[in-house]
Parts: sequence; C-alpha cells; structure tokens
Amino acid sequence: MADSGTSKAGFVATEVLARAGVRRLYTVPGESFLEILDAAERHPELALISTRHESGASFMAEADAKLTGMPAVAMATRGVGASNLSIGVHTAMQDSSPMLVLLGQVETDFLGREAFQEVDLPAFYAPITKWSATVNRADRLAEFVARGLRIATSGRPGPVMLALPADVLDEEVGADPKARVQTSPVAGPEPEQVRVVVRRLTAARRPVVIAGGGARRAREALISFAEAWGAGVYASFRRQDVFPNEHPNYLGHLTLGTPPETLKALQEADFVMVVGCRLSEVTTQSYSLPRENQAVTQVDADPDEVGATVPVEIGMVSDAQATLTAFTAQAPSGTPSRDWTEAHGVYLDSSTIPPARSPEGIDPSQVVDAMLETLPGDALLTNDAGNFSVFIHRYWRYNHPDTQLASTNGAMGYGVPAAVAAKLAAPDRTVVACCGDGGFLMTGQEMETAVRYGAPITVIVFRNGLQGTIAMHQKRDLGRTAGIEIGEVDLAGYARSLGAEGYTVRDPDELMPALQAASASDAVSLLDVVTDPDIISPTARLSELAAETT
Ligand SMILES: Cc1ncc(C[n+]2csc(CCOP(=O)(O)OP(=O)(O)O)c2C)c(N)n1
Ligand SMILES: [Mg+2]
Repeated sequence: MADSGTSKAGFVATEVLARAGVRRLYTVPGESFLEILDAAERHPELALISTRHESGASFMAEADAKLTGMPAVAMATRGVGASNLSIGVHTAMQDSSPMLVLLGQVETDFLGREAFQEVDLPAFYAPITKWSATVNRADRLAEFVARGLRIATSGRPGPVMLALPADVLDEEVGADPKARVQTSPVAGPEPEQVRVVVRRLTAARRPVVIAGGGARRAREALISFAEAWGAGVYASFRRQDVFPNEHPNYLGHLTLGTPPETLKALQEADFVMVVGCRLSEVTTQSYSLPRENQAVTQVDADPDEVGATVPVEIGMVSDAQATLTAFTAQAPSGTPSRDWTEAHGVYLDSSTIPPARSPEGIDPSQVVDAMLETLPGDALLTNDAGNFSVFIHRYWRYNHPDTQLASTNGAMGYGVPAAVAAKLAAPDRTVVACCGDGGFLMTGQEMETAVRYGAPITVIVFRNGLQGTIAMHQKRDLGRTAGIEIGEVDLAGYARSLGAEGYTVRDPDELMPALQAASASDAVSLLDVVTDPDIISPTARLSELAAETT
C-alpha cells in the first residue's frame, strides 16, 4: 500500500472477491499476475491453492463452486496457462457452475503485437464463458471483477473470464473498492402460472419431474412436492443426488446407457415438469425425451434455458424452491392416489448388483459393492469420465444431498482435482475420487496438491489397461480397436512417490480390506484396482461386442 488511501489494483481485486464470498483461488502461478498471487496469499479470508497443472486448477475451481454454490476463482498465465486451464472452464459452462477465471495478459503497451505468450484471450474464451473481457484500466478493475461475479452467479450460473494485463495489476488505485456484487434473487412464480400448472397436475394420471442441478438447493421442496402430488422423479445426467434414490417416488437416472425399462415411466408420463435442468443431449436421450407430444412445464432461473432444447407448453422463469413450494401448497389433502411402486421397483432392480461376471479377475461392479459396504452413505463421490463410471452411476445409491460431483461434459481428468477441491471446501466430509486409469493418468498428479494442503482424499482407480469407453465404441461400430491401450503403470508406487499411500488390489477378496484401510487412513490414499477389461459395462463384454460385429 503506497499510502492509507491507495493500493495496487491487484490487491483491490482480491478484496472484491473476498467480500463476494469467494474463499479459494486455484492456480498455477505465472509472472503475469504476481500482485493477485501475492494479495491472495496474504488475504485473511482467501486461500491460494497452487496446483500441479492448470487443468487441475480449473477442475478444482469448478468442483468447489458446484459443491458450495459460491463462485471459485481459477487463475493462469497468458496463452499457455489459458490453454491448459480451458478444460475446466468448458466444464463450468456445461455444468452451470459459477466461476471467475482471471488470466494474466501481456502489458497493455505490448497487446496486439503477438508478444511473448500473447493470445487474444476474450476471443479464445468467448465460446466457453458467459462473458469474457480485457480490463485495460486499473481504476476499473474492481468494477469488472464485481460485474464478472454478478454474471457468473446469476440466471444459469457459469464461468466468466477477465484478462488482466500485467501493468494494470501493478497500478495504485483507491484502496476501498465501491464495487459490490449484489444480485437480485430470482423471482417467485406468477400466481396465474401456478393455477395453470395446478390444473394440469390435478388432471394428470402419471406426472413426472426431471430434476437437474438447479433443483439441488431445493431438494427438500422437491421431496415435499413429489410426496404431496404423488409425482415420480428422475435425476438428470450426473445429478443423482438431487433426490433420495431409495425414496418410493424415485424413478432413475437419465444417463448414457439408461436401461430401457427405466425410461418407461417417462415415456408414459402425461405431464412432465422440468426443474433446474437444461435438458442436455444425454438427459434427453439424444433429444428424444420428453416426446414432442408430451405436455412439458419447465421451471428455470434463466429465460434462455426455458424451451431451449425441447418445446415447452408452460415456461416459468422462477426460483425452483419458491415454485415447488407454491405447487405443494395447492396439493389436495390426503394421500395421493398415484403409486410408483412398480416404476421405483424397476429402478431398484436395475441398481442391484448382480453376481460377478469375471471368472478370474475383478468385475467393476464388485468395486462398487465394496464401496457400498465400506463407505458411509453420505460419502461425497467425485468421478472421472469413462466406462467405469457407468458402474458407479448404476449401482451407488445417492440418498444424501451433495454426494455427487461429476462433470456433465464428460471431461476426463475431473475425478482427482474435484475431490481435492471438495475436501478443501468441506474438510469434514469423506471424499472419494473414482477414476479410470486413462483419466487418472491425466490429472492424478494433483494428489501431490492434496498431500501439500492436507486434504486426505481416497482415490479409487478402476485399472483395466484400456481407454475402455473408446474400445467399446470401436468394437461396436468398427469391429476392431485403435489407440486404446494403457501400459502397465504401478499406480500405488506412483501415489507413494507423490506422498500418498498406495494399495494394489488384484483379487476380489482383497477389495474390502484394502478399501477399509485406505478410507480409514488420515493420509491421501490410492486404491489401484486391477479390473477385468472384458467387463466393459454392466450389460456388455468387450469380446462379445467384437464377435457381434466381425
Ligand atoms: C479430456 C477427454 N479426452 C478424451 C475423452 C474421450 N474419452 C471418453 S472416455 C475415454 C476413455 C476413458 O478411459 P479410462 O479413464 O481408462 O476409463 P474406462 O473407460 O477404461 O473405464 C476417452 C478417451 C474425454 N471424454 N475427455
Ligand atoms: Mg481404463
């Protein structure tokens, strides 16, 4: 601070972040944003988390925001850092997670000359952010940060990027920023719309809800609504914790490879209410459900999402909690006549672990079985992308809130960094990262970050020696594979080299004791489970897919 009234712009920016509720900034440091690194490190309310790779930093910020609902910051340096960081920004975009991305940029005098590591950052980030801008004036930095946070957290949340030329951060500006990040809450429902929907609900024989991430913070209201109206509830892709899976009104998860029998209740519904869900390609089963002739009501905080992918009859731009509560208040008294026993039973059957299918090795479903036996029901599971995740989505019962952190953009490498951030944000939770060997080997080095910051997570790697998902698609479509092998890696030894504990499991009988030891440990731990590569999904064998197509 130069005198009592001024401070470096970089310092002032962190003050705006702290006042807005940001608590953690994830980064790989760079010479282009020294003042922000310094200010974050020294700020009493902020934690600077230095990661091994920018993809880890951005996945961590995304997962932190997804879990807490508060924006997190991801920072990186110029073109090189921005390139590495982008995967988690794309994840925040598709997953609707509020994130502020701060990118160091070349000095303002050098801009436009293809200076060292220069790239047009707003152009680079425009398609994967809600807003991207360069801040050219130090005295407006606080205002830009506040505006960025406002945009990131309002409507459908998402990432915002600010490019910060190095000289701007170093300038002296007023120390007490006037910028504030107030956002107005999303409005409650229009009474007339409530009346119309209540009429539809009263007349419906089989009303169902598709609940997305936007309903996560209205979970209790959703349960009350489902019970009061006798509605069935589906969870959208990778939002399985939005509704208790063993609740009698739960119908299943709209995912990749949803069992056809699970879809039946949705296909037969005469009223579909979509709450806080953008109706993605996966959730809608390639835009085939809800069908065009089904009456759809969509409740969303953001007008841009209503009717964006599926035609809707009634579109409501309103707060999920207030809207569900208004509907519940109008429900007829007494027990609703609609019964979901059969459809819920279909879900329970499809999510019951069958006998192991591997004659000698480990069937991935046995790993989930051991997890169900060993881990607390409210353990927070993060997962990577890959076919191993299908077993978790199918067989783990998400009965508790905030127990699933998974990317809807299917980004490999998400599992470990997401777990690190979850443990930092919620140190009292049991946090378990579930990964395939391909995804783990992309960002597994963030276990070192977990060790350094004292975030004891457990990592379970389903090691089949394959990029399994791609092998499955190749066998199915082409009858042969290409580029899918993963070499023999001593993952337990790798974990130990990063300061964690490592266990290798090759025998089904060793699974439970090893998982018990790993999850009971106070240290960061990794369970390297060697699985049978032929058990490619809960319903298919890789060898049989080959036989079908050749
Ligand atoms: C960043 C990224 N690169 C590539 C892909 C395409 N992809 C989807 S799953 C997959 C293989 C995953 O392999 P692994 O992590 O070992 O899991 P497995 O399918 O074997 O269980 C690939 C390459 C992706 N989803 N994300
Ligand atoms: Mg694999």
